[in-house]
Amino acid sequence: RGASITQGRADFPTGFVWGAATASYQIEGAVKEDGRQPSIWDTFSGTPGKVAGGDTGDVACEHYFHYADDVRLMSDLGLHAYRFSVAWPRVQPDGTGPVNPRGLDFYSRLVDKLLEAGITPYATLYHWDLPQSLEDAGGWPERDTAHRFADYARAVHERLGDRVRHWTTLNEPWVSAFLGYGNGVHAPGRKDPAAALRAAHHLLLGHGLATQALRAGGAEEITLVLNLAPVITPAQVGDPAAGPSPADAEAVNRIDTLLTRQFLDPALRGRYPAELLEIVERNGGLAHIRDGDLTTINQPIETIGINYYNPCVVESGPGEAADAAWPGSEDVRFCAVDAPVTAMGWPIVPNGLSRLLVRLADDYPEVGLIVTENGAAFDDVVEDGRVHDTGRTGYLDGHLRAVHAAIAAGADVRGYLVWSLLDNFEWAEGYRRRFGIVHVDFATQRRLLKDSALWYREVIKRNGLRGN
Ligand code: PNW
Repeated sequence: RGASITQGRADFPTGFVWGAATASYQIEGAVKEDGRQPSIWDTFSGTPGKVAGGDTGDVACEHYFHYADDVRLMSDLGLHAYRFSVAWPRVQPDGTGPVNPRGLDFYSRLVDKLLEAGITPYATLYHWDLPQSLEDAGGWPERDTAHRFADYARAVHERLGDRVRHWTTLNEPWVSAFLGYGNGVHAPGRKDPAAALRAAHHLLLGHGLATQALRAGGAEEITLVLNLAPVITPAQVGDPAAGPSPADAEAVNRIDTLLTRQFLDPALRGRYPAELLEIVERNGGLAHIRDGDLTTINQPIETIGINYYNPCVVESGPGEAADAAWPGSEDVRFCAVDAPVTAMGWPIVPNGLSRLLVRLADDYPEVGLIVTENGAAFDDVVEDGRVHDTGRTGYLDGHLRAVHAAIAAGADVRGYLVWSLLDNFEWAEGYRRRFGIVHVDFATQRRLLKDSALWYREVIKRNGLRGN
């Protein structure tokens, strides 16, 4: 299926942005430093049985202390851009009220170091670390959280907006809502489909309100980052030209509505798909969607950020167990895929990324696209000071060829950010899943460039892939 089959040379457009991404709770550690208070992820990871191995983000990569060395690594790799997230509980430890200047100081120092190194900062305001006090007040299922988020966004922009031009409001609101409040696999671990649907709406409202605040402050590029995937049937995995059978088309459409259109239609068109509203009506009702909300949510933005790992493969038929992450999808079956997998068990299907990018370019031509995450976990081993992570290099090579194909087909893809710069705290999987192109020895905090990082440096240098 091509993950490791190198083909012809692939040159990327001039000005294409090459970079890497991380997120605050996954790398920073220093959870009690400079006035930070707990987030929902501190509480969740501190609860036995929630995270593999009982791992927490207490120490992680200690990036809070090693950020200057980490920027040197980025510089050594030749990155153009670095996508990081700001920890709300550092900036407003209780989620509301006066800002904590020492928390903002950290990001200010980081941004200065990046700019000194000629690396463009891409700041994400929310990558899942909600202040615990806001969860205690009801969390994202409560409307007030959206307003608290906009206040926080304004405060961060006031401090960093003179130097940061690229802003993302939310990372993957689907995951926040449906894994956090739906199936409970992520913090805060609630299992209530109606609460998850309310959370999704309030996340979108928070996106709209924060976008207004960022725009008023003069932000140049505003991005909404989503976890996206082409939703396809098993037959389409190997044969992109195949269409779903009429029986499966309904299942495909349902999952695409929940994953993609639930977010992009309100954000870019100011309306919810009718089918989504039916699901909400049957799961708690529509009362939380108020007049004017869709106008607030529908703010002009420059780009959609795409986090892609694998396709979503479904067919019609009773699901083995109704999955609380997909309300209203009791008649959908999620299918195993006949393809090699990563250490996460996620199938490697690079053509899914071209398919996704071309579809987004067709359906939402008014925005630019940027791949804000793509990468893979493998069971890396250090041998004589090297990590020969050929699986990861093959994954990245295959997916970059898919991005190139989408650009050739006319999609306006402006950049590509590898997930992740560093091995880090992989949420419910803890530290056992390594996504970095840089290896981290968590006992010593030593960083080591994996072979994939050395390969990526060459890709950036030549602005493309060589053929064989
Ligand atoms: C994304 N799912 O998470 C996140 O943005 C990253 O923080 C994370 O480390 C990366 O992908 C790798 O997992 C996801 O189960 C986690 O559908 C889980 C899912 C999707 C995205």
